[in-house]
Amino acid sequence: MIQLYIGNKNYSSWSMRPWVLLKQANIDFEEVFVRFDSFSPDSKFKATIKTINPVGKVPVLVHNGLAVWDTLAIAEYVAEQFPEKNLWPTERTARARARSVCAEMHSGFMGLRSACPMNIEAHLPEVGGLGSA
Ligand SMILES: N[C@@H](CCC(=O)N[C@@H](CS)C(=O)NCC(=O)O)C(=O)O
Repeated sequence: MIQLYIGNKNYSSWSMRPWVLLKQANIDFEEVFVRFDSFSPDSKFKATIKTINPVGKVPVLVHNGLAVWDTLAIAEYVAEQFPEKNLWPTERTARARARSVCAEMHSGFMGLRSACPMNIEAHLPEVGGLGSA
């Protein structure tokens, strides 16, 4: 059984990514929620996650005792484990293109990320958001 250690999906787009991938691909997994109290070295979050991932970050996928961290590495691992899901395009040039786009999204857009941190539950009528009632 796959376990996915993640933080708050409302704020952590990193956590959301492999969660969406696994859900979308219909792959069975156990979601293990690790609360963000703080990211300081003496936080409960760090103490918990460092028992799984030496880097001390979520998301982390654990499968048969192997811990895989970093969203792209997790996606690649899942794609290899479940080839029948065709997570990457089968055609070589389309696959290269898809990987380029994912890598760009993964490591780029720093300005956008800083200016627009994720908050799915935000209520922002002043910018046209519907929010929740
Ligand atoms: N490159 C990593 C980034 C993961 C990441 O930054 N996760 C944040 C959660 S939003 C984290 O755990 N931060 C803890 C810290 O920075 O100490 C990935 O793709 O998974």
